[in-house]
Amino acid sequence: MAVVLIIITLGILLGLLARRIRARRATTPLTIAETTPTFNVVALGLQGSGKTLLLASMYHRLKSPAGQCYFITATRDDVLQLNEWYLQMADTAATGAWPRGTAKGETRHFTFTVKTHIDGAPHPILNLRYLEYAGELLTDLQDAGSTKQKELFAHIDSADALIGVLDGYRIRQHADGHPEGPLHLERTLNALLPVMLEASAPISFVITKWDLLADLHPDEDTRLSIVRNLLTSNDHFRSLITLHGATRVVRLIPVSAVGPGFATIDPNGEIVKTPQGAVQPTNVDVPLSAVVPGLFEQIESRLDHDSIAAIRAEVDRRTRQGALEAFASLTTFAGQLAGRTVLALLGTPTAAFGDTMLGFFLDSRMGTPPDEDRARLSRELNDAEQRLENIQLARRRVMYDMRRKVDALEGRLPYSRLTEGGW
Ligand SMILES: Nc1nc2c(ncn2[C@@H]2O[C@H](COP(=O)(O)OP(=O)(O)OP(=O)(O)O)[C@@H](O)[C@H]2O)c(=O)[nH]1
Ligand SMILES: [Mg+2]
Repeated sequence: MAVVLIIITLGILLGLLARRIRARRATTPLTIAETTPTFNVVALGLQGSGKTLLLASMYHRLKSPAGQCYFITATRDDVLQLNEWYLQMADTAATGAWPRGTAKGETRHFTFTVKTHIDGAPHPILNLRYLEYAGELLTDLQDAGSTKQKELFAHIDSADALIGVLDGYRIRQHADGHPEGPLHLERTLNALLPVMLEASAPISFVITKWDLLADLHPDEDTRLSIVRNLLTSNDHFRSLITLHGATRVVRLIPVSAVGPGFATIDPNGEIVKTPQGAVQPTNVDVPLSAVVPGLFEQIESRLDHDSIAAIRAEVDRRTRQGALEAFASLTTFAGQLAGRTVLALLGTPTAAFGDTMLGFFLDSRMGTPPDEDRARLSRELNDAEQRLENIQLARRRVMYDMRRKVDALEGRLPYSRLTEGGW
């Protein structure tokens, strides 16, 4: 009689417990913990080669999803700085001055988040850490006691992608037969080659200030071939391209932060803005488009795997935590022995002791429909899977858009492909 009474009491308590478990489950829908990968990108270029203006112009070009399905964001302070550079660059009215060169103490990272819309809401796809530094740190002897150069090279060593910046103005001098031209190219290669030869990260090259080379030849691809011949006539450059080209495509991307007709070279050899010139950046978004899909490809399957593992872990965590809580409650109510006795009497296999299982089991014993929880869990799993699928699709859309830009450039300028990537 006493045993029957205990069973009935425990039955009621277990019923309450089941309701509690169900209520908790209902308030914590299944979520996926996502990882947004971060890639470190370093543009390697000498003092005055055009790194900062390229960065400002690239941000300006990509800050809204105009012309592609993605856009980039940065912290408020970084946005203010990037806008200031851009506006000073574009300003032909006031003094006509360009933003000043980066000082040695101003090394910093700009972290951009590439986002796209999923179901109408912006969603992060990846982060890009872009190093901004003074070009003179690459070439000048370090001041005694300074660690800035060491820090710069540590950043370069940990880069996921390297972009070699070749100064279009100096290439122009080279093409014009000015002795400064070849000398500067030698100086550039002296700085870039040792780093790039050792790098396992993918490399690409940009020619900045492409607008200054406009009258080299009326046909743009011929113009690019002239520059390319000039570069590949250097044995060291050729060997670097052969080395990296064995495994990947190496590109030579002409860019202009300001666009055609905005600036000219005056008789003193200074780059000056033309009055009423309007900024129309050229190809400034292509260098990142050329490096990111390759980097993403390497980690994509791991990301998908991580997301699926995260769903499994979440289901697991919920069922296991539920089981523990349920067991703790059970023993508090009735004492471990009595709890076990009841479960044994009711014929529950203790191995199947999970939140969901216990919930189903108790529900069925209490006469409530056992399918309710199963249906909820399966609904939540479906939702999570659907979301995962949407994220995968969104990522692919972004990568497709980036590749499309590079393909369009290659279609227009076949000489931009320095290697085939397989030899
Ligand atoms: N015509 C033209 N001139 C440019 C362009 N980009 C940069 N310049 C010129 O090159 C100068 C140097 O550009 P920056 O972007 O400051 O160069 P940097 O590589 O950041 O130089 P450091 O900060 O000293 O390492 C500018 O002040 C402009 O005069 C461009 O796309 N076209
Ligand atoms: Mg700079």
